[in-house]
Amino acid sequence: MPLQRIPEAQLRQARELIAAAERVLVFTGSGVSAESGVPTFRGEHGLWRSFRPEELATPEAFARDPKLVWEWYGWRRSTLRSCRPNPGHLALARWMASRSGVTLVTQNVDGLHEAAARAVAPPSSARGGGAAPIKLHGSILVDRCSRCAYRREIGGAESAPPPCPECGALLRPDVVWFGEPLPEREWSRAIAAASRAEVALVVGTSALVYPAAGVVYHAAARGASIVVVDPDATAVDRHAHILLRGPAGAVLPDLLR
Ligand code: BV8
Ligand code: ZN
Repeated sequence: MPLQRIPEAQLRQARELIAAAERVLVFTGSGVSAESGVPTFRGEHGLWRSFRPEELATPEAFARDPKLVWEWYGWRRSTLRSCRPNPGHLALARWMASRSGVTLVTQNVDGLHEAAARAVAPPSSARGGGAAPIKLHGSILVDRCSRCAYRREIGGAESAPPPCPECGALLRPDVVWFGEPLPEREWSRAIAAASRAEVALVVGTSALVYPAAGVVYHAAARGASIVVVDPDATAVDRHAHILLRGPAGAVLPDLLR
């Protein structure tokens, strides 16, 4: 579908709304990483295309066949190695480093928001510009023990889940699987940010996965103006004050310049 130009008046209105907001919530899903080559979850090339989520991204699947689940994450990690932050991630990171009052909440586990923050940070600053994103679904770049609190950055390419060096239980990707609760601290920080935000910028999510999608409805219920950036329809479109129908990599640099 040819990318129809977004009317300049809409972009200008969205820019003004965002600039006037003291507190902004940015909520992202896998669509913000699509132009980095990371497959989305439900699109035609979606990750789930070849597998149903219940087959692999669940504790039951891991208990039933830990090697299969581990190999699927191994494949996702290998595809991620060649993925770089796209202009949408970079524009967001630059803009976040240039102002205060922005909280980024992401459903993504790919680490590309953090990579973008490091890429735009001045060489002097020790860590990436702007606060780290609140990751509601964990990180694919970390392994954790399926029993104790042990965690490690992902290691080499083991073909099966290695035993935890502390307690011997199997290691697993440090992501939230279907049927698992979201991390308490991240959830309450995301809801607190959604409660205070005057504007919620929702980028690249079908808003079908709960409770994460509830963050957007919480912001809307507390009076935030919703700006949606997505080339296709999403479940939150009807709450959008402004709908920017286009890809994040093209829209965000224009919107946040
Ligand atoms: C829980 C980590 C209970 C793992 C993920 C029936 C009805 C309602 C809910 C449920 C139900 N059955 C089960 C549930 C609950 C379930 C759920 O919501 N299921 C959905 C599928 C209906 N939720 C859970 O299980 C959650 N836990 O409920 O626990 C509980 C509570 C207490 C105590 C015990 C138990 C846990 C859910 C977390 C699952 N983990 N990821 C991994 O990555 O392997 S979810 C996964 O989906 C990713 O995190 C992803 O981010 C997230 C959301 O998907 P999207 O990001 O929106 O991706 P999608 O492909 O859908 O959309 C992409 C969008 O981008 C599209 O709009 C597209 O147009 C757009 N796009 C494309 N290109 C671009 C673009 N946008 C911009 N630019 C582009 N270029
Ligand atoms: Zn352990």
